[in-house]
Amino acid sequence: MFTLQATDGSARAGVLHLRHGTTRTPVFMPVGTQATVKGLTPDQLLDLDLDIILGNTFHLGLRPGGEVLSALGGVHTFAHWPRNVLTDSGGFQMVSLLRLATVSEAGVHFQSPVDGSQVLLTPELSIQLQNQIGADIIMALDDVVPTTASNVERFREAAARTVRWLDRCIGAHARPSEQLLFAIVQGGLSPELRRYCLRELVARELPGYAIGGLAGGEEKDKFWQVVQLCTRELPHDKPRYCMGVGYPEDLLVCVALGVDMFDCVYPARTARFGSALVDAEAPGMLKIKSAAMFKDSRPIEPQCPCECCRHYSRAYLHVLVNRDPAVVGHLLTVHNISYLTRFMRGAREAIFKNTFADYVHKWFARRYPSGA
Ligand code: PRF
Ligand code: ZN
Repeated sequence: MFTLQATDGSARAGVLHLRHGTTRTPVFMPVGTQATVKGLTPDQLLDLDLDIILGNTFHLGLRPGGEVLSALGGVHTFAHWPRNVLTDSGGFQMVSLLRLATVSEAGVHFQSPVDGSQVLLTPELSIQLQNQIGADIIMALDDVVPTTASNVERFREAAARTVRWLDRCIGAHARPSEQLLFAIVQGGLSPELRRYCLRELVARELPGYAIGGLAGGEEKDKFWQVVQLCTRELPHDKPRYCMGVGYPEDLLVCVALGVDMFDCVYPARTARFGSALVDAEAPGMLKIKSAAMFKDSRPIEPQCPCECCRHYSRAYLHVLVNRDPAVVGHLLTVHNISYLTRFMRGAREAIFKNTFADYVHKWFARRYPSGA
C-alpha cells in the first residue's frame, strides 16, 4: 500500500507500507544482484539506513534457484536482510547481459551461464520464481527493446507483448496479498505507444507502475519527455518507479516530474572505478587515484555519516587503492550509496517544506558553479 504524504509541484513524498517495514519515497534502491550489494555485508547496508534493496530474478533464480530459496525461508532469511526487497523480473538482465538471448511470444530464451542448458523464462516462470524468492515487490516480465534500436515495428510488438505478458503474470501470481506486483510501461520513445501501454496497464489496477525501456543512451530531453508523459497518465495514488536511473541529475529531474522510486548499479559501479560522489566540489565526483588526493587529510565528505567518511582520509584511500583496490571499492560503494540515499532524503524533506525547486537549484549551482 502507498500513502502520498506531500506534493510540491509534480514532485511527491510518500511511504510504501510493505511486509518488511515502510519505505520512504522518493527512494533510490541500490542493486544487490545476489541480495547483497556487491562487496557489502547486510550489516553495512543496515548502517546506511536503507529501507529497500533490489534483487534480480535472473541471478537468484538460476542459483540457488527458486526451490532452494523458498525452502530456506525466502530471500530475507537467506541473505540475512530484514528490510524490503524488490526483484526485477529477469528478462531485461538476460537481454542486456547475454548476447545470445532471444525473445518470442513464449518468453525469453537464453543459455544458462551456470550450466549451459537452454532456459525459457516465461512470464509464469518469472512470477513463480519471484513468489519463491519472496521479495516484497515483484515485477512483471516485460519485452525490453533498447531505445536506440531503429525498427519501429519492434517497439510496437514489444509494447503489445508486454501487455499480454502482464496478463499472464497476473494470472500466475500466487501471493498477491503478500507481494505487490508492479507493471512496466514500455513503448520506446513513441508517445503513441507509451499512451497505448499506459492505458492498458492502468486499466488493470496494479499496486504500482514502472517506467521501463529508458536510460539506455537516448537523448536526455527525449528521456524526460517520456517520463513526463508517463507520470501524467499514471494514477496519483500508486507508486511510480523509473527503472535503471541513478545519475544524481536524472534523479532530481525525474523526482520533479513525479517519480517515486529508482534503481541503478551506478553508485557501486563507479565506486569500483575509484570515483566518489560529492556534493560541494565540482564536478560532483572525486577520483581517488588523482595525485590531488595524495596529501588530502579530509574524508571524502566531512558531513557524511558513512563508515568510509567516519574512518578514512582521502590520502589513505589514495594509497590503499593501489595496494588493495577491492577494499577501496567497498568503502567507496558504502559512501556512494550513502550519498544517493541522503540526496533522496533531502529531496523528500524539501518536498514536505515546499522548497524542492530551491533544493534543485542549489544542487545544480554547487555542481556547475560557473553556470556551465
Ligand atoms: N525493464 C526491466 N528492468 C529494467 C529496465 C526495463 O526496461 C530498465 C531500463 N532500461 C532497467 N531495468 N524489467
Ligand atoms: Zn561517506
